[in-house]
Amino acid sequence: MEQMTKLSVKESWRSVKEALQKALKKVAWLALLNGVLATASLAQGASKAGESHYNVLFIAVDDLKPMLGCYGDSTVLSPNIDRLAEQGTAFQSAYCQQAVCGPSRASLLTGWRPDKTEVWDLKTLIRDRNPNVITLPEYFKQHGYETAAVGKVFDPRSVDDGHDKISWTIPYTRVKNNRWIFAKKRVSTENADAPENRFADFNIEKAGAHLMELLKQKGKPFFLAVGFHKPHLPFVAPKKYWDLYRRDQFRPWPFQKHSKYAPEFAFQPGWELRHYTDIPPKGLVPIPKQLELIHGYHACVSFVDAQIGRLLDALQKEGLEKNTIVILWGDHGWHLGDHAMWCKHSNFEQATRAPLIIAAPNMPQHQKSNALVEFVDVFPTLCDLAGLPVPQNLDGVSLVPILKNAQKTVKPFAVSQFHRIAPHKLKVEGYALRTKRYRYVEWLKNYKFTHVYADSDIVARELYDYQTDPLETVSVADSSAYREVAERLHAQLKAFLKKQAAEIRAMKAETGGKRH
Ligand SMILES: [Ca+2]
Repeated sequence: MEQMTKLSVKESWRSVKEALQKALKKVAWLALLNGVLATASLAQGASKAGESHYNVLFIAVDDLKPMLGCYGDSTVLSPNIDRLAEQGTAFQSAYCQQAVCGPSRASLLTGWRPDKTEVWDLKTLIRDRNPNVITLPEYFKQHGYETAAVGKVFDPRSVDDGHDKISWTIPYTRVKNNRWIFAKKRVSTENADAPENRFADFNIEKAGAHLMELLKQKGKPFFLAVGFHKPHLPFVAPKKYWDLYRRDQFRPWPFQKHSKYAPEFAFQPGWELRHYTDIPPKGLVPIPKQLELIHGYHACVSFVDAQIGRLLDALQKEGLEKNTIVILWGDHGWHLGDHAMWCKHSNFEQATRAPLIIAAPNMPQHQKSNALVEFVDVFPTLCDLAGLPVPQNLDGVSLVPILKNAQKTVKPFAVSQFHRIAPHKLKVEGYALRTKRYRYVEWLKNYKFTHVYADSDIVARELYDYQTDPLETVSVADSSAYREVAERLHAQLKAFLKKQAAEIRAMKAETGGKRH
């Protein structure tokens, strides 16, 4: 009976929505309608009163690759992130949708792939392209949550005023990000013998713990986002974290060439790193500098891990760990010298694979999952865990089945993308399809995400077999031994892109084609 009532309410709202959508084509009217529907679903949420809504502690770590103890790395010291992983599930095969801050974060925080957000760069504003978008924290806000943030959550270049004011019920907390402590020149690393409170991430943790206390007092469920800056370049960390390691513990990446038979434009020259005064403008980074960078990355990971430890301690101290979902993610991976590459900005494994850890109340602990998952899955997963309705227009799926049982899978592949300029100034978009064993990449010319896919748009292809070639040394896309595999993956990617284009065309039609 109760279910019938719920269904009929849902249906009547659906019919109201459909009728209104037919009548109202203008963007402004649709924005109003979205507001009405949000209020309606809030009322529905409220009707479930008595059900406890878990809090969410949402921890973002800039440029953190899965180089962590809980991901099998035996050199790095990350005891606090490992402790969090022990309390839940560490997703070993999680992939971001585009390996650079702005697009990756815009995608995760809207639940839409980059072709839907249209944020492919570091200057497009999410809400310029999508006036009706509802971000993940905004959605929680609409469902009665207090929402608060400190540090780097959205990429500041993708949102208004650096933080997306509309997403937060409590004014965003700014913490100054001083990039160097003593260094006068723009250097890539700094071993700084200074107290931790001179470093931005220390103060971000402190502000995060303070917000947690404040939110607890408010007595409502909360969504608290805390975004740390390290291990993003420059690798600046207190001396004590550099001292956790010896330089001679580290080895340069074993394969520092471009993969055989891959197109040259698939690689990048390490633009971001080259801006630093201690790095040669081109060519191979000298081995001693490589080891210094690797050492610096480790020091920054251990430093940020210590801050995360204090934040988790604060959660425990406030007695909130029993009813709080904790999620930790790095916004993309990082090339630490593989393929002679540094930083991110590629479609390769080291740039696209990133850490994702979720610890939720009443879920199994000590889990590691090898299931392929994507960052677009975060939005529906958090809704599902918090007991909120999962919005219909998201690109991902809930990972709750995996959180309940690490042997489960929810999708056959993960997709990442990145653009390049091919020879003759040809703009190409590369789509990488990662399956359990392979990575298949197609570089498409003239490809607009709303256009009909054509085989003739393929400029180049790559295929890596991780079973035989974990370092991606040879692309076997044109090898006769892999013809069937390449054809199968091509068909999967083509079907994916055709479906995505159709969905985006329908979305544009719904907003009267006035999204731009
Ligand atoms: Ca980043």
